[in-house]
Amino acid sequence: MQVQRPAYDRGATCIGVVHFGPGAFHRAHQAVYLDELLATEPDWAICAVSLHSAGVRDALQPQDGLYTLALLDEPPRLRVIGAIREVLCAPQQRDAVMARLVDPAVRLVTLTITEKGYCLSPDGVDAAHPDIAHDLSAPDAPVSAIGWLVAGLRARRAAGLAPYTMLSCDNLADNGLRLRRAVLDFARRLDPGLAGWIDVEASFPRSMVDSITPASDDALRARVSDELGVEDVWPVQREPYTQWVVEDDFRAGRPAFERAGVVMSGEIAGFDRAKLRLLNAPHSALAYLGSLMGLGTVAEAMGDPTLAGFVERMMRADITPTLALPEGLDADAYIDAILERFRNPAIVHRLSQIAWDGSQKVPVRLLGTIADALAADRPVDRLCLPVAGWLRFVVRQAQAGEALVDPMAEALEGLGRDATGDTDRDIADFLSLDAVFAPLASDPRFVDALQRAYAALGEGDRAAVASALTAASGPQS
Ligand code: CS2
Repeated sequence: MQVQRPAYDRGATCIGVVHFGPGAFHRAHQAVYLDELLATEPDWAICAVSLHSAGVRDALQPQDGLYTLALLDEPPRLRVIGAIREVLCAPQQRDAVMARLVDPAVRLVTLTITEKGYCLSPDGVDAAHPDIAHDLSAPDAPVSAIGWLVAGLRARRAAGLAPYTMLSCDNLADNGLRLRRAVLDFARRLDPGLAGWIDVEASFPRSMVDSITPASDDALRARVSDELGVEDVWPVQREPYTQWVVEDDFRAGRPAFERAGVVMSGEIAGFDRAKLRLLNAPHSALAYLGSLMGLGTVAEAMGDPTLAGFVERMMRADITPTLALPEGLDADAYIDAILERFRNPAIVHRLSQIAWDGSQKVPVRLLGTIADALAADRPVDRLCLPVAGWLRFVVRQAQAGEALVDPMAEALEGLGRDATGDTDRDIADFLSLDAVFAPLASDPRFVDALQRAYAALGEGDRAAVASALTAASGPQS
């Protein structure tokens, strides 16, 4: 097999980007775009920084930052990515991280830290979050991403340097705006002068990222070692399709992203909502409802006609009307393409991976759509089924003693263990989770629809879920 290797002299590149959160998604997506550019734009290599574990550094450093990307085509294609020139683990290498953040050559800081990594409140940062509280009292020894960003900005200001641009690459609507508010809120609590400087001088472009990236597994490692003839400790894999739409607002300069296929846009809000609502929300629906039905992967879930039919109906009839689509984006064609990607038999994308962090994902992916539908007086019965599916999933895991992967796991597992099957009581208990359900929880139309959906799912077994999905696939009241 032909293995594509970096088409540039890595030694001639220099670090211009600090990236927080070098998980599989970053390495399969953003780093690949920059890898495309380094031949002509050598100043934008990456220093990848893990905020918690040393796993990525310990895997990649001995490989000089190189790793393999498998593109899951028929047949799969391998590509060695060279864009990461340095890998650091923040808790163990504080000085090195800070040195990069104050390096004038670094003009861009990017993030894939997942929804929970931002520690957001509705209009700023959650000051009660333990990591944020820690960083506000010890701003020189940050542990959170927001704390690190502000520590770096403070040091740059003191050194007379311009701020770096901060680019969120996570699945949040208005991700740049939310990041901006969080950084400003945090900075204001430390030093209003610093906040004013950031407000005027720094930019926080919004972006939409898209490429399905299943977790690395042993099959991937074995395939890569066979083909390369050397062991890659941590290869990554993704579907061939990839998209990156970025708002063109880089006060500190940027690489010529468009040369690598990035769409530089002013209409980012249309793109990010369309993607979150038409790809991520259906993904979560498949994850919770499919898991309850005993299915294991996205492709298997798409092979179940009842579940796949329900999800498609929800996408076309309920989600699409809530979207203001950017020019040139045709909803039906976009939906067709997404369903085709979900059906890709070359991808083993576990529903359990998508089910993680429901407390962070459900609000962004589903509850905003429900709020918009209610505001337009549209029915929300179908949209409430995946939300109820999540609650049933929580109950099932908790009562089976299976741990949830979720920053709110403790609260959710407690509610799940205490659930009695009494719909009104269970729903009232779950709706008391303000961080997830406010302000929708006070809308009786939502509460009624959620109760109906939860009741329709019965015990959450395969037969009950299938009959609820069949009933919901027809016209709604
Ligand atoms: C998925 C996403 O794990 C999940 O929650 O919905 O990671 C999804 O695969 C990507 O956003 C696709 O771009």
